[in-house]
Amino acid sequence: MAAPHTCRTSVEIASQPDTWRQAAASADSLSAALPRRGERVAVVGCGTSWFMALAYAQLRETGGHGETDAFAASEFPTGRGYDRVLAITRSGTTTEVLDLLARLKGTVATSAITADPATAVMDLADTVAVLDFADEESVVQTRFATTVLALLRAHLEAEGALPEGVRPIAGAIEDAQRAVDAPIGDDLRGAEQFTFLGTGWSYGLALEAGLKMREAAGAWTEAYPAMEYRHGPISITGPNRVAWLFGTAPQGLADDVAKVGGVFVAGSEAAGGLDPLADLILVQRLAVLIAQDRGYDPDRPRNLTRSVILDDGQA
Ligand code: F1P
Repeated sequence: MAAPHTCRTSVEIASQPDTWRQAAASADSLSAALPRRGERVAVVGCGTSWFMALAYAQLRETGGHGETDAFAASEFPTGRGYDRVLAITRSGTTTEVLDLLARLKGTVATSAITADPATAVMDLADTVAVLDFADEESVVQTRFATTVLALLRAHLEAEGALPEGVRPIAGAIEDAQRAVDAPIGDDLRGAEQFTFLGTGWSYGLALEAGLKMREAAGAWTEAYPAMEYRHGPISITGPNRVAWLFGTAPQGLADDVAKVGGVFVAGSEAAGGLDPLADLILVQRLAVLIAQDRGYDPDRPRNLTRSVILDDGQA
């Protein structure tokens, strides 16, 4: 039986199979706001939304849908030629995202994906996909972020191609339920440090996993492309420290982690083999548990607000 929810964040985490299902079912009706096959696209966002942008950019380009870059909204390289700029913003109020969309208005097609249709992003982007059913009370993003990726995956699938090895969204939704229900070991809960690793699109997920654990639990986390792990980051791993891999592990990596005494976790092997997006749910749940173990309230993360709204002169 699933554990009872102890905070709003865990209720939202557990709802992901449903919100992914709803997003997949909306892919067709929301397609006007989503990149078309062949377009050269830049995807932008801040924080979690930036990491979802990174994951999607890899999925889209390796799936053969067109060149796709991802940038933190504040780092968008003006002057590049794109057919479309897609902004991801749960709140619809993040200053750097809105400023960029205002600057780009009339120069390139712009789209946005948001949770809140009562915000400025609705006017600043040319077309908007609203995922209000995935909005969150929680400051820390969980289900909105993954639901955006579920929507974008379903859209790529409907347009004809997913990269090799990426499962259809229906399989990911099944895995999401398994990730919601899977037990989480005490060795993970008590670990001192976490290094998250990914390849291709799952590198964006690794970055998000690291951010989630920092935001919700104040945990010491790092994130790298999996093949970069041996180029320095492995020096941090040791007993009671975790190296967590999203997707397929590079050959020999598990042995390398074992050699330095670390704990190796491969979501693709956990709970019978999880889709990397569902593996992220395990990390979200772990972040809540660690936060509570440390006496933090996951619903009220330290130093964070739902959205960063800067004063004139700060941006
Ligand atoms: C993006 C974001 C969050 C972060 C923090 C501030 O918001 O950077 O990812 O956790 O709470 O806002 P949004 O543009 O997606 O609303």
